[in-house]
Amino acid sequence: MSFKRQVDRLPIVPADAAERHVVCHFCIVGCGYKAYTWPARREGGRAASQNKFGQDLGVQQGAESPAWYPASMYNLVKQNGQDVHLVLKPDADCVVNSGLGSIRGARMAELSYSAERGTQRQRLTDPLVWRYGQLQPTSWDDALSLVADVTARVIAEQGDDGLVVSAFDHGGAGGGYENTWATGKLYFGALKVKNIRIHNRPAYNSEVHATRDMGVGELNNCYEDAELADTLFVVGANPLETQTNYFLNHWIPNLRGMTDDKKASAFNGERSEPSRIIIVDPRRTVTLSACEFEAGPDRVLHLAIQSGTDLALFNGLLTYIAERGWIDRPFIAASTEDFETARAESRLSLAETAAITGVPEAALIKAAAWIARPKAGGARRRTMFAYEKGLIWGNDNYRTNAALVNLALATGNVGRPGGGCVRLGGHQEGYVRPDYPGSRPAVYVDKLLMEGGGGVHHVWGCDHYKTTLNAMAFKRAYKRRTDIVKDAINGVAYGDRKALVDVIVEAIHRGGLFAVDVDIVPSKIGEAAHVILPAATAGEMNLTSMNGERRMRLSERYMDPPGQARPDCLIAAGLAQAMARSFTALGLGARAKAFEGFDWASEEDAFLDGYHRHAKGGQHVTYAALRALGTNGFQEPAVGVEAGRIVGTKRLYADGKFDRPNGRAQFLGTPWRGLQAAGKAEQKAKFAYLINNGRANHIWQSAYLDQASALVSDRTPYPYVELHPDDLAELGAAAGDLVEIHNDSGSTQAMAYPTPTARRKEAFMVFGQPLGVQGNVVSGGVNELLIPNYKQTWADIRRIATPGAPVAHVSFKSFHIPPASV
Ligand SMILES: Nc1nc2c(c(=O)[nH]1)N[C@H]1C(S)=C(S)[C@@H](COP(=O)(O)OP(=O)(O)OC[C@H]3O[C@@H](n4cnc5c(=O)[nH]c(N)nc54)[C@H](O)[C@@H]3O)O[C@H]1N2
Ligand SMILES: Nc1nc2c(c(=O)[nH]1)N[C@H]1C(S)=C(S)[C@@H](COP(=O)(O)OP(=O)(O)OC[C@H]3O[C@@H](n4cnc5c(=O)[nH]c(N)nc54)[C@H](O)[C@@H]3O)O[C@H]1N2
Ligand code: SF4
Ligand SMILES: [Mo]
Repeated sequence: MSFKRQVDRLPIVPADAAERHVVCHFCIVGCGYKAYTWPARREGGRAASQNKFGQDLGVQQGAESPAWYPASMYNLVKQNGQDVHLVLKPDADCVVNSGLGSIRGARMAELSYSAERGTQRQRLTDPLVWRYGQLQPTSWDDALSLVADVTARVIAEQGDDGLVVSAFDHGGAGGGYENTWATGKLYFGALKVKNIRIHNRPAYNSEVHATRDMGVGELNNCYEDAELADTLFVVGANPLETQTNYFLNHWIPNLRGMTDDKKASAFNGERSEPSRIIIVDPRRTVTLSACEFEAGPDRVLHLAIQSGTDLALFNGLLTYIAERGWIDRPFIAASTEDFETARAESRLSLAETAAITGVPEAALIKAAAWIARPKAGGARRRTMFAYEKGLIWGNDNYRTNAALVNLALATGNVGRPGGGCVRLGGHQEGYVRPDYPGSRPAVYVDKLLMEGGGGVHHVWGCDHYKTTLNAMAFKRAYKRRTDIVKDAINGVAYGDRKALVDVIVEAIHRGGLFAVDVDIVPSKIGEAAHVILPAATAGEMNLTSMNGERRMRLSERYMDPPGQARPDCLIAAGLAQAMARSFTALGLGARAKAFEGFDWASEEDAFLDGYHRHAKGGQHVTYAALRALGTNGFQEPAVGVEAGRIVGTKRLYADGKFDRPNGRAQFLGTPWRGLQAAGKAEQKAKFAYLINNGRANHIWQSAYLDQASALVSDRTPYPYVELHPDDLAELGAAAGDLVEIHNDSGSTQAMAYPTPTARRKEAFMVFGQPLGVQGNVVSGGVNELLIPNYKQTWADIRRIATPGAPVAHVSFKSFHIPPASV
């Protein structure tokens, strides 16, 4: 292994090292960490008084000693211009992770920018503009005024619809309340931009419109509920790999029987049974293997449905459960409406359900009993319903989401301890913005761009070239349009701003598109941009977000951003001010006035203007109040302050009142209608392989940091595709061979990973990777509210090459524990 060859010793954290509260900026779980920093020229000592841990390091430490850290948690960074040592360690006192790290979060330090140690030298340090035929470094003033001049001209000609925006709407890095507010205030306050999309889908909408329409917000329980549940019903999620420490610190203890005391005290001696878990996924995941290992196969049920048939499964379960009388009649009567209508519209017999889903009737009956059969003594079974991208990016998003919420409501499991019907989540959340000025359904922005709409595109922390649907077609159209503008710019001297803007605007009239990309590293879509703006990210700014149980914390700044990079919120503020000047110069003083109110000096100013003034309960929340709560924070919404501490909300809907005008949750009828998105059924009929896709434990998202990480590129130099060994044999391919995946939408490549647990003709490819974009073969088909259907994709596969050095050392051992036998 090549990584960390350069590290032979690490400094001891001195007793006087500065200590800051940090929340991991990667996934939804939001694990607590501590950042220790101290001047680079010294370190602590072995005596207990000389080190931060207060331990005598002269003696051998125990196996799980907290007085230790690995190389991945260390770096040498700048703080206020000075070199400092940085150690980023999981916080044992954080109730989310209790000291656990994950293969992603435990590498935050080594994934930080260090000019001294050479980590993440790919980071953008200066604004870049296209001049003299390439991207060249420049000043903030120059870059922002160019963006503003072109944007204002296009808006003056076409109105606000001439500006197209792509923007993050999440928490953690590349998001958070400060940055979503700033971009929201710019595009929905100062401007009224309708042609805007979110980082992970081609329109401005919700991933989970249905549950919200039903009055059930999607993050309604708390992590303790996973410890209290009798049964965990998990749909289209792989939490060992994607919500790692939530799974390890809260689910596994329940499956091991370690939370029985907690249950007894929470439920007044109500009988609890050994906990069980049901996982709905066409694929055998490592989560499933881990649950079987921990709980024994008798308490784990895998419903290996046919891809995209979740809706039928939920309808069948609801029908059976209602027939048996295992529903919560008092709750349905007091807190909901339209149960009987929805039940009738969604009726599906066990035989029909088995035929559609491929799950045998006996397994359906077992699942129904595990979900809802009253426990010995008659108490209602407590079931937690959890879902993520296998459902959200799955067939018929709206109805499928509704069908699951129907099941949770009918069994009385929303707002109750040990229950919940929740997204497991992706990133942390951090959304506060003025309302979107468009309608529902919103604009299909990718399509608009591909068809020549809009003249300027602002991109904030998303890389559609790697992560959008129909990515190959998108890239071809986008490159063609942005090249028209590049060629035009190449024909004038850059210093003549008037001539420059004139040729850009003229190129836009000819179908060109002017593209601005705000990112932290050079991205794939950034290759098309005319202006690139370097952002500071988490750790380099103060940032607030909430996790999957609405736990809000302040993650404190512990290091300087690289070069001239700035927090996104301050970039948006600078852009707003530049827009005011550009409109004034165009003689549009009235428009210029709309850009007032961006005179923030820091991210805290953006927070006070945004979350503090506009979020529910935000008036109780300040940086100082959050700092006092450390990595445990409080659970949103804030309801008051007691003894100087913010009081939050542990669980939503505990009073049986839901988010609808009459306070009642709404059941929805959800009849099964097959593969819903246009062209999917035809694609399935035409191509041999299901190209299921999603995530891997060690890779974060589109690998924007991992692509420069030796650990990840060593393990997976190319994106991999899991295939059954017999399929590989049929393709004439060996482990590690590059295969081409191709269909009518496009083509891509991946490294074959033999996977004995895979079903025949059902491949699984890691999504969004720089050296193989799975989205190239995902069609443009969406649901009626423009939710993409990434997961249901079919294509053919052929072997194209045997790679050399980068793959020769790669292990193709099974990811499962214990390893699946070949
Ligand atoms: N086929 C397929 N496609 C999918 C999915 C799938 O399951 N299958 N999943 C979808 C989902 S759920 C998601 S979330 C998306 C992800 O899609 P994207 O959001 O496009 O991808 P990311 O890799 O998360 O990050 C995008 C960019 O943000 C930049 N960035 C990171 N931190 C910061 C910051 O602090 N400021 C700024 N300005 N930029 C920053 C990164 O460098 C990166 O270039 O992909 C979606 N696409
Ligand atoms: N390690 C790691 N963790 C992450 C991320 C990451 O990039 N890496 N990204 C974060 C983000 S932004 C997100 S959105 C989350 C996503 O978290 P998850 O949703 O847990 O992850 P995915 O791998 O996209 O998809 C989950 C499962 O859906 C299954 N699936 C596919 N088709 C179907 C179907 O028809 N029905 C059902 N029931 N299941 C199906 C897949 O087999 C897969 O196991 O992860 C977050 N956590
Ligand atoms: S589980 Fe998620 S939040 Fe926790 S350390 Fe890992 S990536 Fe970070
Ligand atoms: Mo996501």
